[in-house]
Amino acid sequence: MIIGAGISGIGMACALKTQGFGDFKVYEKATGVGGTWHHNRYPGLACDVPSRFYQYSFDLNPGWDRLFAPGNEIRSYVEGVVERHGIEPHLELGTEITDARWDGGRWRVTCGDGTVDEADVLVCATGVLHRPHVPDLPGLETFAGSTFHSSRWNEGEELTGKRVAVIGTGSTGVQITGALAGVAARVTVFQRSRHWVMFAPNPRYTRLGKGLARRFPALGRLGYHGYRATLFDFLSQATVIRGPRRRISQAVVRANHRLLIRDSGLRERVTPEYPPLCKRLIVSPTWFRAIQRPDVEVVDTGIERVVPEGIVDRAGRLHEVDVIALATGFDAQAFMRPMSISGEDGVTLEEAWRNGPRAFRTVGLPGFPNLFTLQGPHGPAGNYSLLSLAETQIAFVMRWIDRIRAGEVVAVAPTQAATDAYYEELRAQAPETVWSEGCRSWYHDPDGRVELWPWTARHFRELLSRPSDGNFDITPPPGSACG
Ligand code: N01
Repeated sequence: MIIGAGISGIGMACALKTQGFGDFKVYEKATGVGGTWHHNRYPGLACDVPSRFYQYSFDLNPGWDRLFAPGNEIRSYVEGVVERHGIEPHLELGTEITDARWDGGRWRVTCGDGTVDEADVLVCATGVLHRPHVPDLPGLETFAGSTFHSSRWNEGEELTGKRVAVIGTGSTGVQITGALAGVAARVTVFQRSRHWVMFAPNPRYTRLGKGLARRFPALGRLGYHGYRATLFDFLSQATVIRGPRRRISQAVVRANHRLLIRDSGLRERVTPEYPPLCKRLIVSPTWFRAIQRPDVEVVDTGIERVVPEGIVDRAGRLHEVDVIALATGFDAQAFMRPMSISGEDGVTLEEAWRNGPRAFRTVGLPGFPNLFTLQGPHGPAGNYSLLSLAETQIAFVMRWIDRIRAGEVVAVAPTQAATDAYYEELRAQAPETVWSEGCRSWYHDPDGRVELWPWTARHFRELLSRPSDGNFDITPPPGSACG
């Protein structure tokens, strides 16, 4: 059973289908597939990983329209994958799982309507950034216009000619600002802390380019593996290894801020004091032009309070607006919550995670047999394709599922000792990473500790491709020699 029909859950479903499993379900609380790409509908939504790399390696799309795909194109692609791989009959959409417990031999899950289902293996593909963070701004409830979080965008709200406040300057806020500049009457961007942004144009693929990709599938494979082996593995190395790759990447990003913001006062107000890549590097084709327009203003004095007419900044100035868009991010520690999950001896996830989310190499939890996590805690999510990471994790999970199907294993979970040793290494490595260079973001826990995989993405692929039985508590079938 899979929980979540986002990009990871659908990838898992395709792997099961390809390997001949017919008896599985994908539970999804939303009414459609795509996860992030289903929920997020804000103007300017696009992926900051090139479309040729942000796709499943087993279903390469030759027809991507742009270098960076907009959200609706990715959503249609995922829907197409579901159709092409015959996943529809396995989907249970609009069904939230509220409780999952290991009964000693199987997982018993309870849906929101009280229905109970069972499974030998539970794959939690519940995503990373799914619980919106709504800031506790004084007076927000008194605002006379509309307010919504970026991931719950009010698509019925016409913004042309309106005065819009965008709170937050992460990837989302930057995309919304770029899309609304020149459409809204005025965009006021409230920046709490500064972010590095890298300009990247987003050209359309030509008809010739798409035609060639259709005719020669090898070109699609070349594009996928080319991006991974060059740009993304390079960036991954730059983030975790001190050295020339990091210095070069940081110098390029700094130079782009210097070159693209003409006004030195504005440049100073939006250019961070911490080094590039420390927070997620934002990629945008529109931000620099947008913030230099006369009808866009970046307010960096902080928010004092919200009043019915708009937002009062800390300098006491009232910014009158019609709409407030909260691009304020997510609770990155939520993972499988609010589902309640109990493993062996009734130990709950909350108890197991009292010191924060932990999973052995992102994919399994000690004491939770036959439960696997996709995009689990401490993944290499920093400026990488989550689709590619999901495929690595899916291959790992499939190896165990195959062994369970073959009757070689009844239940499996990482050992506590292997998980503790892994976390000791992970914590020791974190200071080497760029995320330790003096910033705070969703890449950190509330105490400021780095919450990402501190090694390269390539190392992640290597480790997950050869799991060692010694790191796992394996229950063999009854009567087997080692049982
Ligand atoms: O969220 P964020 P996001 N008052 O947490 C500010 C992926 N993604 O939705 O920097 C005022 O990055 C907060 O300020 P600060 C991508 O992985 C990808 O933008 O903490 N401001 C920050 O500016 C990304 O990293 C794509 O000081 C407040 C912003 O809100 C991840 O999703 C597109 C505040 C939150 O930024 C999350 O991005 C979109 C408050 N009380 C998202 N609280 C692409 O593929 C928070 N903020 C391009």
